[in-house]
Amino acid sequence: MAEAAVKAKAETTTVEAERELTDGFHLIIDALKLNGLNTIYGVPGIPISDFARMAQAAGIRVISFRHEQHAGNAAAIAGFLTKKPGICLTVSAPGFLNGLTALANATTNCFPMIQISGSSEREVVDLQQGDYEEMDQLAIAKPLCKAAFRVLHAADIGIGVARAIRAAVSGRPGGVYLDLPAKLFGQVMDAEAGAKSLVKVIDPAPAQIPAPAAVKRALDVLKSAKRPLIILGKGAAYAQADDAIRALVEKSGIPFLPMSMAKGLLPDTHSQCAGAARSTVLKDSDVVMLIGARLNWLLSHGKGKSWGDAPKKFIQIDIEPKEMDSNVEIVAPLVGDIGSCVSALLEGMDAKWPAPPADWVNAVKTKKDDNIAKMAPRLMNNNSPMDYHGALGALRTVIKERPDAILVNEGANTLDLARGIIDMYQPRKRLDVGTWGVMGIGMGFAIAAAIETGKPVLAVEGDSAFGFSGMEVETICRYYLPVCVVIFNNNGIYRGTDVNPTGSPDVAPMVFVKDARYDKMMEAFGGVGVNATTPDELKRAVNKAMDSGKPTLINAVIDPAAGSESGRIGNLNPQSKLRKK
Ligand SMILES: Cc1ncc(C[n+]2csc(CCOP(=O)(O)OP(=O)(O)O)c2C)c(N)n1
Ligand SMILES: [Mg+2]
Repeated sequence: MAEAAVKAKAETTTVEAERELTDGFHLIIDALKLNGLNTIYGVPGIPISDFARMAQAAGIRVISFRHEQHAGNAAAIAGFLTKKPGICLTVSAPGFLNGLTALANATTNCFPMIQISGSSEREVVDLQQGDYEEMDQLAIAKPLCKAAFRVLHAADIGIGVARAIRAAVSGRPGGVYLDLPAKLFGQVMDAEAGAKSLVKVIDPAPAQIPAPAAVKRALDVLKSAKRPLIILGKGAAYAQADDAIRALVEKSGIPFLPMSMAKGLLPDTHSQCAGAARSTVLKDSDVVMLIGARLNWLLSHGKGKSWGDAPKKFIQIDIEPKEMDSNVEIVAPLVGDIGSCVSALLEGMDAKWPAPPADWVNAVKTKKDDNIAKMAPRLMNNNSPMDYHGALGALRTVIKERPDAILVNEGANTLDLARGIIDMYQPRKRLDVGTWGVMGIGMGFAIAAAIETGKPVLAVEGDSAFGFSGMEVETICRYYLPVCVVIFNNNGIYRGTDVNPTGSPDVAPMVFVKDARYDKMMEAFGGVGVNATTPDELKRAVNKAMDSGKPTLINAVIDPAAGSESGRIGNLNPQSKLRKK
C-alpha cells in the first residue's frame, strides 16, 4: 500500500474506534438528559470543570454560582417547584462541604435534590495519603441526606443516577448525594454497551394509595367534629394536587390554615381561610386534619398553650408512616401520597356531607375579620423611615396585582411580618426559610424560581438574611433574571439599635454598618439599584422592576427601632434565672 493510503486507513480506524467508545463524562450527561434533568446548578473546578462545559455543550442548562450553598438551595427549590430532583454540582472537599448545608436543608424540608460531587481518588483518600482536596465525602454526606451513593465504574453510571433519582423523589422526597471520583469521568467503555447501561426511571414517585379502612376512619372522625380545622402544609403544596385539595376544602366547608409555603394553595383571601385567626383556630378546634403538615415546632408540636385546653383529635395525611404519632396521638392516620389521599376522601364524602356547625364557622370569621380590620390602617402608613407594616403594605398590593409572581422571603421580622401581611393567591408562589428557619436561601431560591418558572420573582430580604447569599446578585445579573430583591435595611439583625455596653469602638453583635446602600451592589454588576425611603417609592420601584424584568435591588430604608427581638419567635431564646449583670 502507498504511504498515503496507509495513513488514511489508520486515521479512519482511529475515528471508528473513537466513535465506538464513550466515557464517564458523556454517560453522566446522557443519564441526566434521559431522565429529563436538563438544568444543573453548581460551581465548577477540578474535577468537574470539563463536565460542566460538556454538559452545556450537550444542551443542559448550566447555571454557575459564586458559592455552592446557593447552587444547592437553587437545586432544592427547583425540586420543590417541579417534583423532579434539582441537580447541584460541586467540586471535591470544600465545594462539597459548601453544598452540604443546602443538601441537609433540602432533606429536612422534603425537597428532592441530588448533590453530584466530584471527589478525589479512592486509593489515596482511603489510605489518607493526602490527595488534593482529600475527604471521605460519602461517609460525611450520609447522615445529612436521604440516601448516598458512589459510582466507581462507568458501566454503573446509569444505575447510579437512576437510584439517586428514585431515592430523591419517591416516598417523602429529600436530598441525595452522588459521589463521582475524578477517575470515573475519564473512564471509557464501549459506546453501545454504555447506551444500554443507562436507565430511564419508570414512575419515579409511584402513587401510594391509602387503605380504604383508613380513609373511612378519617371521614368518620371528620364528620363527628364540632369545630374542625384543616391545616395545609408544604407537602400539600409539593403534591401539585391543587384542584383536589381545593375541592376537598370547599366541599367540607371547614376553615383552613395554610402553613407558610402552603399559602396560596387556596387564596389567602378565600372565605374559609383562617390565617388571620390562627391562635383562635388552634386553641378552639376539636378535630384537626393535617394535610402534608408535620406537628413540629412550627405547630408547637401539637400540644401546649397554643393548642388550648379543649381535647383534640388529629387526622394526619402524610406519605411517611413514621410521621404518625411523632408528637401526639394521631387518631386517624392516613398514609399515602397527598393526591391519592385527598381524592379518596373526596370520593367518600357524599352529597349529604354536613357543613361544619355555623357557630364555629361564624366565630372564626368574626375573629378573622376583626384582626384584618385592626391591621388595615397600619398597612397604609407612608412613614419615612418606613416601618415593617408600611413597607409590607406596599408589597402586599404589588403581589395582589401580580399574583403569578413568586415571593421569596427570609429574615426575622422581615419574614414573620411578610408571611402574615402579604396575601398569596396561587400555589407554590411563596418560598421561604422552611422548617429550620435557615438564613441564606434567598438568592438561590430566587434564581431557581426565575429559571424554572420564567415568572417574575420578588425576594423580600432582611439585611442580615440577604448577606448570606448577597454575592449571587452577580449571578442574577449574569443570567439577566427577572428578580427584584427588596432589602429591609434596618441596620442589623432584628433591630439596628443595640449598643455595646463596654464603650469600646466595636458595635454590638446585632448591628451592621449604618445606612448601608445595598443598591450599589446591584449597580456594580449592571443591574438596577434603587434607594427607597417611603412605601410609595418602594411600590413604584418594585412595579418598575417587574414591568421591565431587569435585575433590580431596592434598598428599603427601615426604622432601626421598628423590629422586635427574633421577630415572632423571641420566646425560643434561652433564659436564665440569674439576673443579667
Ligand atoms: C444559617 C443561619 N444563621 C443564623 C441564623 C440566626 N438568624 C435568625 S434570623 C437572622 C437575621 C435576622 O435579621 P434580618 O434578616 O436583618 O431581619 P430583621 O429582623 O432585621 O428584619 C439570623 C442571623 C439563622 N436562622 N440561620
Ligand atoms: Mg435587619
